[in-house]
Amino acid sequence: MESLAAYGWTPQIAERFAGSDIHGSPGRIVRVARGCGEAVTSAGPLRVRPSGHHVCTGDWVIVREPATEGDTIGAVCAVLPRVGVIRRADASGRSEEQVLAANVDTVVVTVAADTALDPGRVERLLALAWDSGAQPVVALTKADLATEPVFNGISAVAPGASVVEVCAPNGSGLSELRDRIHGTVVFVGASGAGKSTLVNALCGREIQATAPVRQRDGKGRHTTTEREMFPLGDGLTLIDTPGLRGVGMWEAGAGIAAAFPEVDELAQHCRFTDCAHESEPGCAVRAAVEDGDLDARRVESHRKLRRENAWVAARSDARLRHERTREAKVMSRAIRAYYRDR
Ligand SMILES: Nc1nc2c(ncn2[C@@H]2O[C@H](COP(=O)(O)OP(=O)(O)O)[C@@H](O)[C@H]2O)c(=O)[nH]1
Ligand SMILES: [Mg+2]
Ligand SMILES: [Zn+2]
Repeated sequence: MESLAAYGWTPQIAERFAGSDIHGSPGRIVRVARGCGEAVTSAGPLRVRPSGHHVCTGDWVIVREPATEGDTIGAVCAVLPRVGVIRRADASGRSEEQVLAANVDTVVVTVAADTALDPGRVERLLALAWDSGAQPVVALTKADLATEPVFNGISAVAPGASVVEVCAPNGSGLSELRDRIHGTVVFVGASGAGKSTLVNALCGREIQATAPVRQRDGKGRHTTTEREMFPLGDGLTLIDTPGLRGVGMWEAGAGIAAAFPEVDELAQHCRFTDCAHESEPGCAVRAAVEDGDLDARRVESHRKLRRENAWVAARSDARLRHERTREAKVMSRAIRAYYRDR
C-alpha cells in the first residue's frame, strides 16, 4: 500500500474497503480526463474506464487490471460511498449535480487580495465548502499586490473559517496555511486567484502551470484544465481545480446555514419556522437588521442562496417527475403493443 499511502490511504480507509466483497484492487482516482480515469493502486498508476460508474477526482475505487494481454486500460468495479463531497449544480443548467472532488478533508477557498472583494462569491464558495462537511480555510493570495486591506472584509464574510494571508513569491503565510490544512485538500476559487501557484508553493516545485492574469480585465486564463491530485507527504494530498465560473447551489441547505451562522442563529427566533425574512410578522432577522445588529448585505446574500437552493431542488424534482411520466408512457405503449401483437 506504499504508493497509496501518499494518496491518503489510512487504516480507516482500509476498513471501508474491507467491508466490500467486490473482487479487485483498491485505488484512488487522481484525475479524470475525457471520460477516462487515472487511478493509483498499490502497484502504481493505472488508467481505468469508468465502466458505467460516475467517478471523480478523489474517489476511492475498486479496480480490475486490464483483462486481456496488450490492453493497458483497467476497469472500475465499484466506487466507495463518498465522504466530503464538493458539488455544485451543473453549469449547463440541466438540473444535475456535478461532483468536483470526493473524499475531501479541507477546502481552501482561494481569493486574490489585489482585486476588489466580491463578498457574495466568497460566501457562495464557503456554502459549498461547509456543505461538503470538510473544513473550509480561506487563503487570501497576492498579499504583496494588495492596494487596500481586504483582510477584515474577508473575515466578516467567512465566520468560522480561518483566513490566512499568503504571498507565494516570498513564501510568507505558507507555513500558517500548512498548519490549517489536513488530509485531502481541494483548492477552489476564480481563475487567476492563485490556486496553482499555491499548490506549487506548498509542493516546493512547479507541478502545475500558472498563467498571468490579463491586464485588461483582471480575468485569469484557464490554465488548469483538470482536477488533479498531488501527494505532498505527511498524508496531505492537494487537488488543484480549474477556475469555477458558476457555482450553483445543489442541496446545500446545511452548507448555507453554516456559512451564515449569525443569520441562522437569529432565524431560530422567527415566529415561522419557514420564515423567508421578507415581510413575515415576528421576523427576528429583519428586526436585528433594523436594530443595526445584523449586516443587511449578509441577510440578502443568505436569502439569495437559500432561494436559489430551493429553486434548483424544485426544478430537479420537476425533471424527475417528467422522466417518470415519460417512462410510464413508454411502458404503457409497450404493454399496448404487446397485447395488440398477440
Ligand atoms: N505577486 C503575486 N502574484 C501571484 C501570487 N499568487 C499567484 N500570482 C500570480 O497570479 C497569476 C495567476 O495564478 P495561477 O496560480 O495561475 O491562478 P489559478 O488560475 O487560480 O490557478 C500568475 O501570474 C501568478 O504568478 C502572489 O502571491 N503574488
Ligand atoms: Mg490554475
Ligand atoms: Zn425571519
